Amino acid sequence: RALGAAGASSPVSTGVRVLGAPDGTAPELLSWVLETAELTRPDAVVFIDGSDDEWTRLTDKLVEAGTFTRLANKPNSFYAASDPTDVARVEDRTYICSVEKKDAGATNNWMDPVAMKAIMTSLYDGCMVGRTMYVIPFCMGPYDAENPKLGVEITDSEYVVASMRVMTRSGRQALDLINTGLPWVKALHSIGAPLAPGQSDVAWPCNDTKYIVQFPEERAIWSFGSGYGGNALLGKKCFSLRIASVMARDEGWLAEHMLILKLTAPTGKVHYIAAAFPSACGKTNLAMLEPTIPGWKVETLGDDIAWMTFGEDGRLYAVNPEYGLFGVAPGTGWKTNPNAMRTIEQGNSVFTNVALTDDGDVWWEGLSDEPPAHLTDWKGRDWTPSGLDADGNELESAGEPSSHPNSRFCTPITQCPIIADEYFDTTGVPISAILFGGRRKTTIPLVTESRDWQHGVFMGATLSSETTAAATGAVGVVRRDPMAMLPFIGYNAGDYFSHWIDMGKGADASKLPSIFYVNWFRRDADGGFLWPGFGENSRVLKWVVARLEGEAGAVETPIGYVPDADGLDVDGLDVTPEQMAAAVAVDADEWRAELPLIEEWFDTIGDSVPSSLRDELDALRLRLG
Ligand code: SAT
Ligand code: MN
Repeated sequence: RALGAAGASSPVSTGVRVLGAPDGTAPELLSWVLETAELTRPDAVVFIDGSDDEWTRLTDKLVEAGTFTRLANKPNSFYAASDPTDVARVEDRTYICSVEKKDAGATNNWMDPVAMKAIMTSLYDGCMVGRTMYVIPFCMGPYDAENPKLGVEITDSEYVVASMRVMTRSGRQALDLINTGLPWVKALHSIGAPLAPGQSDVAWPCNDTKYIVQFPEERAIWSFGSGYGGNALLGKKCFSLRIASVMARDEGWLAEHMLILKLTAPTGKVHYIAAAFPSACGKTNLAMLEPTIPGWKVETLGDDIAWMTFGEDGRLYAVNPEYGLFGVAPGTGWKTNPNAMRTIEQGNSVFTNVALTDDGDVWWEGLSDEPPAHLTDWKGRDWTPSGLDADGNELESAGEPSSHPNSRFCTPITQCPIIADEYFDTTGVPISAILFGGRRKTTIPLVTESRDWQHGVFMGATLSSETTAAATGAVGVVRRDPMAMLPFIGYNAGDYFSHWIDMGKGADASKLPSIFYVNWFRRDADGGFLWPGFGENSRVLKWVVARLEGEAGAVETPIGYVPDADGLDVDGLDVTPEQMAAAVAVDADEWRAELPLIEEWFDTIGDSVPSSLRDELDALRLRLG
């Protein structure tokens, strides 16, 4: 049997069956697999090859276990509902276990790596009993990259295997590269839910104790207790941001929480733009935007992660290391993001913590204006728009959304109808502009151009945003989220700022991307949004490009350059001149109130904040008067 149907065999004290480890498997990989199996004691070990047969076996097993529900209305697609306690990244359980505490810095949880390994080794002891251990060789970015970024995730979750197959290039081809002797990252994951003989499983096994741990010097990842998204799909945030940011610091490149898009003007001129926003602030929507201004075209290269390095021509080139989209479902609909809808309509997707329709499809808030008359909500309960059942009795789900606010679609990026051809280029695309953005009701204008690279780094380093449901904890609280990387910087945040500054210093300034700060979420005094957002954000992109080409007017303000009265193309847009003025206004009082918060933020990080950023703060203070 290719998939170890584990239940039948005895627990593994007598040795574990290893299935599918091809001849030639790198000895270091084999010994890590065997060592891990000895510790975790699964019933069987299966190497993932990436074949269609394997996908069928896995998804059949997930359906049989009750984890997946096959969707009647979308080809090869599945619905999953997590344990209600396992719905988002757990930042308070996420650690950077560098050898020295100072290398993790003030923004990361830290524990001595030896102490952490002792704790986690005892958690891993026997944690896969009654389950199958999967070995997933994967590659972040193209296989034929100059230095392909390889990893192997060991996991006892079929949900994770299925999701990793969508989100990464994985299977035999990655293993073949590993077997040539290239370096690779060890990523160990367990849901932490062993099954005693005869014990029946639940649909979403997980553990109340959770650890998401990065060992930066070793380039290793240990994750325990959660099956969800960024906690468990270790190629994503753990590798491609936390570990990769450390590699990038050491090797002189950038691993960033950014979408990448290709923007073509009516003239045919092309610009590539990277943009960093915190989780659940619209990166996927911007990456797939349908411009409302005639003649403009957006194509997608990535919606979450960009790896950027200087090319021989001195320009900064970006690659998306991922192979799939893991987008926030609520708010995604034909009006807000038709290209995401066209991507998932093709199937081959996994939907988690959304609602199920009676005819075997998925629904979530914002997918359509009118919800269906009846749904099964993400907690498996009857749900109706009125909150009442057919007899007029109040349902338990009354008053709650049908889908969790951090529910997700997981879908192949190659299905995106507007994927740019350059997505497949191993060298990536030359970035013209970097946007930093957050979710702020006040203070931050719709768009501000930085004065230069260092000032742009200051904008990124002091970026602030209201928290969202993408992480557990309170929602709507303003926090600093530098470069939208607060939960993902794998080392000291001050050193990370220095790395950004140094990257600029080492480059030809005329070839550096221009840096902009955007805020689609500013409100008026009555709480209404000042800017319509979504496809209309193309107007902001148009201004950005016009600034690059020296063709748009701007007003110099203490915080940077904002569009002048007729800078933004608002042709055909239903906003008053007063609204527009308010959207781009720089309120000196609001900014003066921001200064002590930025100061406090720098003090939190401490001595490692580069003096050039302290200088930027002083200069801003002076300009504000
Ligand atoms: O971390 S996840 O991959 O679950 C999604 C996100 O927060 O960006
Ligand atoms: Mn993200």
